[in-house]
Amino acid sequence: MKLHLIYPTWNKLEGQTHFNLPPHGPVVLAAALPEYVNVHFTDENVDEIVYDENVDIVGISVMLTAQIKRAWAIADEYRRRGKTVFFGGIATMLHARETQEHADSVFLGEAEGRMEQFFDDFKNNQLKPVYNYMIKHPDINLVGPARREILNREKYYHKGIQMVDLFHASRGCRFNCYPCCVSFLGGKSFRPRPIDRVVEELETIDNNRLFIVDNSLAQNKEWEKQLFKEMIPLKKKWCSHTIEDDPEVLDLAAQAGAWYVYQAVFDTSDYIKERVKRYHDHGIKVEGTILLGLDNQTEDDIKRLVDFLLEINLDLAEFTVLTPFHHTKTYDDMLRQKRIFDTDYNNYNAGKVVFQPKHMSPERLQELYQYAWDTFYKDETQEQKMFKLMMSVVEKEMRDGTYRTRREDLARTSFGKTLDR
Ligand code: B12
Ligand code: SF4
Repeated sequence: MKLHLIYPTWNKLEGQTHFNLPPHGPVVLAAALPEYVNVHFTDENVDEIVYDENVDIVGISVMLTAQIKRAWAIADEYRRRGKTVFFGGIATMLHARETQEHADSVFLGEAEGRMEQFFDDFKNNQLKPVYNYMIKHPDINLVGPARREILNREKYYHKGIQMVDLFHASRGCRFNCYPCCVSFLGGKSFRPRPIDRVVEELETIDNNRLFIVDNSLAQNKEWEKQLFKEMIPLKKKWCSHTIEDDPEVLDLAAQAGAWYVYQAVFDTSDYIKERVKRYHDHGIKVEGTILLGLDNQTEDDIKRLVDFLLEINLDLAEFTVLTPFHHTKTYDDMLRQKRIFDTDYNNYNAGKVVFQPKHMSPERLQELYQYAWDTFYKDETQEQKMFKLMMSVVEKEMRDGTYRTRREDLARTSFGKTLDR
């Protein structure tokens, strides 16, 4: 049986350096498919969709709200051509009801252990409009290893440098932060994968540089320490979300190849300053993720925050505007207070103000968002800072002998082989 799995494109943040990372949801889903399903994958961010290919069923994987309208348009086109279309992924779960109007079936929840039933139903012409598995998560032992071979790997290069591969070692998050939908998606309990299975998968990834996409690694200190210990011999280099603020954990993370972390910076406190310093002391770079437009922020607060980021020597900063994503407390509050004025999901890319901020006009917040990017990168552009970040990983790799030249990297692809000929 032939499945065409599609990952729709979305509008990237305006004015920011554009690069494409290999999607993760689709390759993890692919690992959960029954063996008889032959999957052909198109990431529309890097390749065009060929609609008239002969396939039995079309699956659409949607991660972001900003992708969903494009996903619906793709589905509508396939259904006009008589194809059966089903949906899954994070934004499908967040926008399930609306998505049903564009789908023969929507799959809600994690896919492991559930695809056999789905394809049995499809073969028997008994596909249900909704498969809702959100209430019970599958056994974490069933996860992976992801099938990265379905990716068109040659497309994930930026200026000749191979982009990181995505990977996850756990699911769920025991925190429940104000702007975040993760507790709705993955549940409020931390679900770590068994470390031997994690290591087994890591060993198969033909890329030294990884993005560990786990919501937060700082959820179970013992598991985290064990994970890092087991990762040391693999000599991978990786970025991730927050790591536990503990000297022993940071030390193990550094030995395990921590390259940089995404650290939320929400105020100008000494705690944040020291937190960043502790990462730096361990040779771990920091990309600050800074949310603008929270109800406790005035114009002055935003300006002060930007100055503070420069003072504490963040290696990179990503500014986003608060966005009322569905199934978050932000959304519930804003909806109740009638503050959402833009419901066009294409604008929900965290770079556009779609709500009425508390202390300023939406236009002013939009200007301050631009001010933040411009001010942080005024002396050193984003490209220059990213180059420095790249050099820091090259140095680490030179030290432990894992550095691969751009030529060696490219030689692994058919693109490189063509260049060689
Ligand atoms: C990786 C990631 C990214 C990468 C994506 C790279 C890529 N090429 O896709 C990057 C860094 C680009 C990114 C960017 C953004 N992201 Co992001 N990202 C994530 C992250 C950390 C991991 C997603 C993931 O891979 N999960 C693991 C996989 C295995 O899970 P999964 O996709 O759910 O797949 C399972 C099932 O859903 C199912 N499944 C998946 N697909 C399909 C398809 C079918 C047909 C079926 C049946 C099943 C199925 O099978 C899988 C296995 O069970 C999530 C948070 C999280 N941890 O989930 C945020 C998250 C998705 N991002 C989010 C946000 C807000 C953003 C940004 C908009 C803003 C920002 N800076 O954070 C930007 C985009 C800005 C822009 N305009 O470009 C929000 C989503 C909000 C929303 N409603 O849109 C999330 C949830 C983070 C959060 N805490 O709120 N992100
Ligand atoms: S923001 Fe991060 S730590 Fe907070 S609930 Fe979401 S995933 Fe968990």
